[in-house]
Order: sequence, then structure tokens, then C-alpha cells
Amino acid sequence: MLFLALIWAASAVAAIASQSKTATKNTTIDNGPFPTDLNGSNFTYPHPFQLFHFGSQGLPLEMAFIDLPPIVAPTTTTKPQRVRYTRKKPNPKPKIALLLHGKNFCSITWSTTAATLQKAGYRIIIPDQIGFCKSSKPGTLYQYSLHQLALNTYSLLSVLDLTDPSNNGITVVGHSLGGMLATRFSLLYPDLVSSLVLVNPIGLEPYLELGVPYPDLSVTLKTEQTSNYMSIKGYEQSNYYLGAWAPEYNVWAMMLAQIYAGTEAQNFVEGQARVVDMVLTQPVFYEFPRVRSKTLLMVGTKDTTAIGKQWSPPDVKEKLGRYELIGKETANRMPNCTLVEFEDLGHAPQIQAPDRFHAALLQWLRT
Ligand SMILES: *[C@@H]1O[C@H](CO)[C@@H](O)[C@H](O)[C@H]1NC(C)=O
Ligand SMILES: *[C@@H]1O[C@H](CO)[C@@H](O)[C@H](O)[C@H]1NC(C)=O
Ligand SMILES: *[C@@H]1O[C@H](CO)[C@@H](O)[C@H](O)[C@H]1NC(C)=O
Ligand SMILES: CC(=O)N[C@H]1CO[C@H](CO)[C@@H](O)[C@@H]1O
Repeated sequence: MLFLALIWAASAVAAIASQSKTATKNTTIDNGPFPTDLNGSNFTYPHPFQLFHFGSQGLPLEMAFIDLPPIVAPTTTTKPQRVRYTRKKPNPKPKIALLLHGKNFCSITWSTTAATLQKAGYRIIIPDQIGFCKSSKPGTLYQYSLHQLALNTYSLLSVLDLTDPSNNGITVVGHSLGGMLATRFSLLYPDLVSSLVLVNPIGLEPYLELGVPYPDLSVTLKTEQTSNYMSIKGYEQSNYYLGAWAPEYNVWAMMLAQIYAGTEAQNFVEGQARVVDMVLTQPVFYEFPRVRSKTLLMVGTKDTTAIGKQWSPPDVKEKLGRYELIGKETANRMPNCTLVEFEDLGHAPQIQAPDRFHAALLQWLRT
């Protein structure tokens, strides 16, 4: 029995090892050109993007991603160069920042942050997760987990040759659902993540433990199927933006509404329902004390986002989404966390007040 178990374990180890090797070998990066409507999203990305073709769960999938180089300020020296005695320094590897989008956003929502970090010397990688935006929509065929999305992201970095520990690690920035994913990514690949930045992440509280009734997938699916521009705008206006509305909020609501109405609508909502289930059933909440990466937690404290609040009874509802409390509680539970609070901002400080947000981010990254 023990002997069989050992053989089984050994072959499982070999299978996983060879799988991770072929996972990186059997992949391609596609530079396009791509149709305007790509996997159900017709939003025009102002940056060039690429498609990562890879296999996952037995399916051939495509993950869209943006890869931007650091912007090096031109050196304006007027002194004559003393070429003879200058030792040529090896070109230092650029710092890497990985930006992870939220459930109601896409890679492209990070464009202002990306531009800021490029100027600070970072190469920027921004994926659209599987099931989202311009990436494949495997619908009911895919088992969504934060671990799987983290693994997909790791595979992309690996193909781009960015997982070598000698690269000095990666700065991972995640917003909303992307913050939950960034936390999971850091737990799975602690040696790779040198800095972790969480921007109004969801999952700072254990929704089900606090009394959110667990919904059957068909219930979540129904909600997703009725999503449209008006419901998205109403939800974001009250939960994200303190009742205000502006063109810079509207652009992302329009982008999302088009996917809900687009050519991959059915597969999209099947995926989104599973993503809600993933958020409820796969908390990172209990593992914050285990996060080793140096962390910056950035919180607009007027945010009221909480998954399941809409269908919770009043006594549960009033406990949820209290970002003025849960930011501080989380920072205290993480071993190496700096908390920055924006007392007048909501769920998306990088969209609401980009200048203040980026000043705080750069200040922390420099220390
Ligand atoms: C995307 O689709 C929407 C809805 O069908 C349409 O109104 C919009 O013009 C399209 N945008 C582009 C860039 O094709
Ligand atoms: C590898 O790629 C080939 C060609 O695209 C495909 O037929 C095969 O199924 C892929 N294998 C895996 C393990 O993804
Ligand atoms: C936090 O992380 C930084 C950078 O890795 C390290 O220098 C510092 O010692 C850490 N602090 C604690 C309390 O672990
Ligand atoms: C599932 C699906 O339709 N995937 C498509 C995503 O877009 C790429 C590029 O056009 C296609 O090759 C995939 O078939």
C-alpha cells in the first residue's frame, strides 16, 4: 500500500514537473494584428498588446497582455565624454511591475499608472485574466480559482523570461479583485514578489463567515445576465465613487457594458458568475499573516464594496464593506505592511485622484 502510494506520489511529482516544463515550451506570443472585437471586447486599447497562447485545463487559451518598456529620460550632459577611461557598465535589468485589474475593469484601466511607473524606470506587464476583457472566455468549461489565475499569470511571466530570481523580484500591484489575486500570487510565489501593492482590494473581510448567504451558481448567473450599462453605472456610482459620476468613470463602465452585450456575452457571464463564487469560497483573508512580501495597502476609506452585500440581511449588510476599519485591521495582520488611507476617496483612488494616488505610490516604491 505504502509502496503504491510512493509510486503514485513519485509519478505525480514527475507529471507536475514535466507539465510545468511543457507549459512554458508549448506556448506562443502573438503580436497580431487582431480584430477590433477580440474574444467579445471591442474596446480600443491605446497601447499595443499581445496574445499569450497557452494550454490550461486541457483547453487552448489566449491571454491578452500589455508589455511596456521603461522610459529612460534622455541624459542631457553637455560635458565632453571621456570615452577612453569610461568602463562600460552592464545594462542593469529594468525593474518589473505586474498590474492586475479588478473584476469590473481591464488591463487598460491601468494605463495612467503604467505611464507613471514607466517613467520611474519600470517595465510594465498588464494581463487581461482568462474570462475577462480581450482574453479567452471558456465559459462553463473552466474551473476558476485564484490559484489558477495566479498560475496563468506566472506562466506568462515565465515565457517572458521574468521569473528568474536574479531579476530582483517583481512589484505586483492589484486593484479590487486584482488585489485578492495579487495576494494569492504573493503567497504562491513569495520569492518572486519583492513588493506587493494592494489598492482597495476585495476580500479584506471573510464574507461568508460574516453571514453573507452562499448563493447557488444559478442565482449569481442570473444577476450577471441582467448586468447592463445602467446597472453597472448605478452600482459603481454608489459603491465606488461616492454618488458622483464623471467621464473618466464612464469610460470603464461603457467598456464593461459592451462585453456584457458583446459577441461572447454568454461565456462571459458564465465566467463572471464563477468568479463571484471564487471570491466567496477562496478567501485570502485567513492568510494575510503569511504574506512575506513587503506590502503597501492603499485604501480609499469611503469605499463600501463588499461581495454579497446586495443579497445579505440588514444586520449582515451593515457590518460589510467598512473600508475605514478593514484597511487598518488588515495592515495590522500583515507582517510588513504600510497603510496609506485616502479619507475622501472610494473604491478606485487611482481613477478618482490619480495625482495623489501616484505620488503616494512612488514615494513608497522609492523607500
Ligand atoms: C463596440 O460595440 C458597441 C456596441 O455594439 C458599439 O456601440 C461601439 O461603437 C463599438 N466600438 C468599437 C470601437 O467598435
Ligand atoms: C501543444 O500545442 C499543440 C499545437 O498547438 C497542441 O496540439 C497540443 O495540444 C498542445 N499541448 C498542450 C499540452 O497544451
Ligand atoms: C520589511 O521588508 C523590508 C524589505 O524587504 C525589510 O528590509 C524589512 O526588514 C521588513 N520588515 C519587517 C518588520 O519584516
Ligand atoms: C474562445 C475564443 O473565441 N477565443 C478566441 C480569442 O481570440 C483569438 C484571436 O482572435 C482567437 O484565436 C480565439 O479563438
